[in-house]
Amino acid sequence: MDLKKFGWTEESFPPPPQDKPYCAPARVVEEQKGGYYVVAATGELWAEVAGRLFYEASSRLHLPVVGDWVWIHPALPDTLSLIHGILPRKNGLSRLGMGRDAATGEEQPLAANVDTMLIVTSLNKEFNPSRLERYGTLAGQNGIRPVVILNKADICDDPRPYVTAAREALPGAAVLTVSAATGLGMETLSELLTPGSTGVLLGSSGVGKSTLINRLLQEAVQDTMEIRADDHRGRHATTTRSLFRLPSGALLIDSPGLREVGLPQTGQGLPSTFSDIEQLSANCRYRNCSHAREPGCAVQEARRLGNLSERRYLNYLKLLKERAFIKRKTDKGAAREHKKYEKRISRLIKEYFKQGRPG
Ligand SMILES: Nc1nc2c(ncn2[C@@H]2O[C@H](COP(=O)(O)OP(=O)(O)OP(=O)(O)O)[C@@H](O)[C@H]2O)c(=O)[nH]1
Ligand SMILES: [Mg+2]
Ligand SMILES: [Zn+2]
Repeated sequence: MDLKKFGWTEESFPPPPQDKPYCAPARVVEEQKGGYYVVAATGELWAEVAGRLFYEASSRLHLPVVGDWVWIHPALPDTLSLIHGILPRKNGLSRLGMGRDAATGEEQPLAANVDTMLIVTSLNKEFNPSRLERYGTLAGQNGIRPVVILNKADICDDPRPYVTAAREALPGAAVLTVSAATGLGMETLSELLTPGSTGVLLGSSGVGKSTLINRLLQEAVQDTMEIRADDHRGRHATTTRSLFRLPSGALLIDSPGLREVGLPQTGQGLPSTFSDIEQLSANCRYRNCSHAREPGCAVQEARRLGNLSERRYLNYLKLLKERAFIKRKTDKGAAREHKKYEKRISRLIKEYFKQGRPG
């Protein structure tokens, strides 16, 4: 197996760990309970994390995830292959759950070494621009190109308002209207995924991620499941993360639907997705302006003038607030500083929802 076909880009692999010269590189193509399918030069095999790697991992982020390049000790007959280490990651995509995860700050890894995030949404009740902004921010934080996939065009009379809303939510991102059911837009989608690059399909359950994989592979490899008729929600058909090689030579990861996408505490600000707002804030009177009530706030001004939608403005504040919440878990000073600010934002958001969403 030529590992370049699985996305290896450098001239050669780095040398294996000194104390384990017998190790060979492999890519994780599927996570299962208790183990991983990996592809090595010798082919696909089943591997487990070696005890030492497991016990030295201080969090789930230090364990292999789909898309990772790992060092394996290929198995002798009748033994299991062992994963002894993870090669340096280009990026590691993870999310924060909203419940217990948010309280402990523990991140759930989603995929590693990703070039493109296909944010899949369907052209029905499921569509939600604030959710797109959340995914877009996650992509931006990890240096991943976001692409919006508006699926199920076959059941939508007029996708245009959705396209407009998606463009507003993620300025600069490609927005594709497709139908996994009829094949509409599949060529454009294929062209976006360059050979050797790795994409990941993310989105709620039932939006058609696995149906897209099957369509792109021209083969029904992934199980799909009908959505509920009353609220258009899916029923979590996919339960594992798997990487596929498309006929074009691109790699694409299918993943279970996500109900919540909490943003891990990384980097500064909310890049790219909110570049318009971040640019505006350069003109705020105060450098540490929170854009909630300060005088001379350029963001508030744009909102008053109608150049910035109320929904987008409040989602921006909400995401900032969420990130600050995570920071407070580790920083007492920031906790005090944040209390007053948080009160103001909460009131604004409450007022907004009491009035009902405009438009
Ligand atoms: N009309 C229509 N239905 C579609 C389209 N794409 C997917 N579906 C249907 O939507 C339902 C859910 O599709 P899945 O591919 O299982 O969705 P998923 O995003 O993989 O869901 P999870 O694995 O639960 O995260 C299935 O009944 C599909 O047949 C489409 O383009 N048009
Ligand atoms: Mg699925
Ligand atoms: Zn401001």
